[in-house]
Amino acid sequence: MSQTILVTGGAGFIGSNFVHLLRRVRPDWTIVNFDALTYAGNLENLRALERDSRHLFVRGDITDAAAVQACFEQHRPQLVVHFAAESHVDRSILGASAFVNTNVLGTQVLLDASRAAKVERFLHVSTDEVYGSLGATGLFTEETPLSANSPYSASKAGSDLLVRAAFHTHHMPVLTTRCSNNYGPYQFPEKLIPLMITNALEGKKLPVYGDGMNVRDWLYVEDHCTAILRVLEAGAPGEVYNIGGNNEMPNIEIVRRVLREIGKGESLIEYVKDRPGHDRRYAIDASKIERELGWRPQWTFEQALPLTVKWYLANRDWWQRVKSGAYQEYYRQQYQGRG
Ligand code: NAD
Ligand code: TDX
Repeated sequence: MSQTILVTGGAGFIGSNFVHLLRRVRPDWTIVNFDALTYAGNLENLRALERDSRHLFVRGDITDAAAVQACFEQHRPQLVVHFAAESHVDRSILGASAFVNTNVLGTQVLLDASRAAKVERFLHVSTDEVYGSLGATGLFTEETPLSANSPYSASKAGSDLLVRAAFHTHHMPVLTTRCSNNYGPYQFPEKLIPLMITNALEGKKLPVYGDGMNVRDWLYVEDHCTAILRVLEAGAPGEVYNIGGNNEMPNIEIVRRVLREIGKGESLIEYVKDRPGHDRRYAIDASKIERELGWRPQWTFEQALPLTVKWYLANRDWWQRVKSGAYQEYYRQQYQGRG
C-alpha cells in the first residue's frame, strides 16, 4: 500500500542511508524528510534524490512545535521514523544542552504531533549506549536496565523513556530500536571509523583514546536500515528491538585494519588522553529481532570495511568539504593537548 513516511534527521548519516534504501525497496512511498541541517546534516547526501517528486525535504527543527505541527498538517504521514538527534559522545562532553534539547524535548514534540495526527507507527531510533558499559563478558538484551553514562546516552535514555510512556499512557503505536555502532557511507568524520580513514588518507595522526582496548560492536549501516524497516513493518507496538551483527572489536584493531586497507603504516597511530567516562565495552544480543522478525545482517565486517574505505576514497570532495570550516574548530577543541 502506498504510504507517506516522515523521516526526521534524514540528511544525516543513518537517516540518508535509510532514505536511499526506502527509495530502492519502497518506490511508491512518499518520503517527507524533516531535518534542521545542523553541522551533521548535509543535503549532498541526498543529491541523487534532487529530482525525485516523492522525496520532499523540509528544513525544520524538531524542538519547534509549530514547524513540526505544520509539517504534519501539510503532509499527513501515516508512519514516522525518528533519527534526528545530536549523536556524538565527545560533543556531549564539551556541552550537553543541545543534546537535552534535541534528543529529549525534540522527541516529545514529535510524539505529541504524532499522537494528535493518529499516526499508525512511530519508530524511535535509539542506541545500545543507553544500557551503559559491559565487563569482559555478557551481552546487552532488551531487558538490560538502562544505565546511561555520557550526557549523549543519558539524553537518548530520556527519549526512550518518553517513547515508552507514550505507549503505556496514551497507547501510541510506538517501536524502539537500539543498535550498536554503525559505519559506512556518509558518516561524519568525527566518529571513529571515518575519522581514522580520512586522517590516514591525509597523512595525519590517528588519535586512539586510552589503551585502545575499548570494545565496540560494529554493524554496516545498510544492515541497520533494513532492520529498522523490518521493525517498522512487522514489529509489535510497545516493544524494543536490539540490532547488532555480533562483530565486537577493540578500537586499536579497527584502526590497524583501516591502516592496512589504505596501505599506511602504524606509525600514524597516536595514543591520546582517554575520553572522560569512556564506556569499556558494548555488545548486543540481537536474537529477539532475528527470532521474531527474521532479520539478519547481510554484510560481514571483512566485506563492508573495504567498501567503506573505497567510498571515502571515491568521495574526497564530500569529506574534505565537511572537514573544513566549523569542524576545524571542534577538532582543535577536542584533540588539542591530549597527545
Ligand atoms: P548524525 O549526527 O549523522 O545525523 C543527525 C541528523 O539529525 C542530522 O542530519 C542533523 O541535521 C539532524 N538534526 C539534529 N538536530 C536536529 C533537530 N533539532 N531537528 C531536526 N533535525 C536535527 O547521526 P547518525 O549517526 O545518523 O544517528 C542517527 C540516529 O541513530 C540518532 O538518533 C542516533 O542516536 C542513532 N544511533 C546512531 C548510531 C551510530 O553508530 N551512528 C548507532 C545507534 C543509534
Ligand atoms: O578519535 C577517536 N578516538 C577513539 O579512540 C574517536 C572519535 C573515538 N575513539 C574511540 C571511542 C570509542 O570507544 O572509538 C570508539 C568509537 O567512538 P565513536 O565513533 O565516537 O562512537 P561511540 O562513542 O561508541 O558512539 C557511537 O555508537 C553509538 C555513536 O557515535 C553513537 O551515536 C551511537 O549511539
